Amino acid sequence: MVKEAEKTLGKPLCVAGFRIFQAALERGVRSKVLADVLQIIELAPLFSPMTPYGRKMSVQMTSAGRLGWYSDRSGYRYAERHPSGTTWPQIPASVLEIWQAFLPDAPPPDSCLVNYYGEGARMGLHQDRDEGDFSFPVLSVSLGDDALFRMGGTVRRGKTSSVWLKSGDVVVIGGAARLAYHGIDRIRFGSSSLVPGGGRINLTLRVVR
Ligand SMILES: O=C(O)CCC(=O)C(=O)O
Ligand SMILES: [Mn+2]
Repeated sequence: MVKEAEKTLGKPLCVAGFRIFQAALERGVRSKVLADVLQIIELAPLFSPMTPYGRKMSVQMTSAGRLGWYSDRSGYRYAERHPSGTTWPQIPASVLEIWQAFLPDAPPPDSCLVNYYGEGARMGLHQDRDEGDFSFPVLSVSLGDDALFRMGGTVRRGKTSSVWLKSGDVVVIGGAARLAYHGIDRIRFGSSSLVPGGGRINLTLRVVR
């Protein structure tokens, strides 16, 4: 499934406290996770959230799990239901397996955010801080097109470093980096053939409580 723990977990690229496990997911796992994500999207279609400032986000989203991340004029938060009124689909076993492989000591995630980046989509520099508990890392999985991931510290205007995330990369955002600023500057649309029609899918798994 996920490459042998010691091998994979032994050699992350560490940037500003972000631990980047490059090519952590084998091809078969990437395809299985993608198929499971496409099923989530069928049950809980992608939507473009509005920021509290009234701007439509360029990334399309949906979620799986007990809670889904949501945003509109009233602010960023977790919601128990998709905008259509249905509960969120379950987090697939293929995705929970990745969580368990990387974070064996953490409780199961409450939420799996599915981010879809089409051509031109990006995500501005932000902190993940809508959770009620910051003691566990956030786990991020990249599938499809390459994305330029920018990482900083806990101060908005601090120094940042960037790394291209590729399909199958896993990032553990914990410890000092748990509340660090990060974002996606751009993707290389069409750089991978994994996602039908192109684009990038990111899964962001979090303990919310
Ligand atoms: O797409 C990514 O790699 C990052 C996503 C992210 O930071 C988020 O959804 O909070
Ligand atoms: Mn984030």
